[in-house]
Amino acid sequence: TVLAVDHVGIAVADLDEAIAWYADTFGLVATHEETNEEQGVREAMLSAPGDAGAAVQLLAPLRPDSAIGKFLDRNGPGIQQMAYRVADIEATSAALRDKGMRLLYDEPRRGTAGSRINFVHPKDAGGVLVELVEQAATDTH
Ligand code: CMX
Repeated sequence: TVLAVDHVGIAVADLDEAIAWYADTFGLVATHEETNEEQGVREAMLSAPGDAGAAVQLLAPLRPDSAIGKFLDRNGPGIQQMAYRVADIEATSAALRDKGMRLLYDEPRRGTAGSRINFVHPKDAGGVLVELVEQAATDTH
């Protein structure tokens, strides 16, 4: 089961420019930044000051052949994914597979801040790339 909307992921060409744009335009602040080599991204989590609700995740490609690089090529910048927080990613993945959905990975991989992630193929989820996130035990976002 889904616990919450964790974040909405937005593909951007340049992470630093996008962080500055979101700060200037909407007053969102970056609470976390990291590079995930396996996913081929530099990423930042943004929130309204003091808001512990769903975050905005900015995703910039490390390489043109990465998922974000291909997304930008095809669509330009924009919303790339919707991420749901789950308590048990193995159990949720198994339940979705039982419903006939394609999970992109056989086993969860590493996501933001030590979380474990998997994805439902957008063609099985109403045209939306759905990310499942099981947070690391000590992390609150
Ligand atoms: N949202 C909605 N639809 C999407 C999509 C997206 N993000 N990406 C691709 N699609 C659609 C395409 O438009 C295409 O549709 P048509 O066939 O109608 O043209 C179809 O899905 C293509 O599917 P595909 O050939 O199976 O796959 P792609 O090579 O386009 O790759 C995907 C898509 C989802 C499998 C790939 O992006 C992926 O593996 N994503 C998971 C990893 C990821 O996104 N990492 C970056 C974020 C890291 C993080 O969040 O930590």
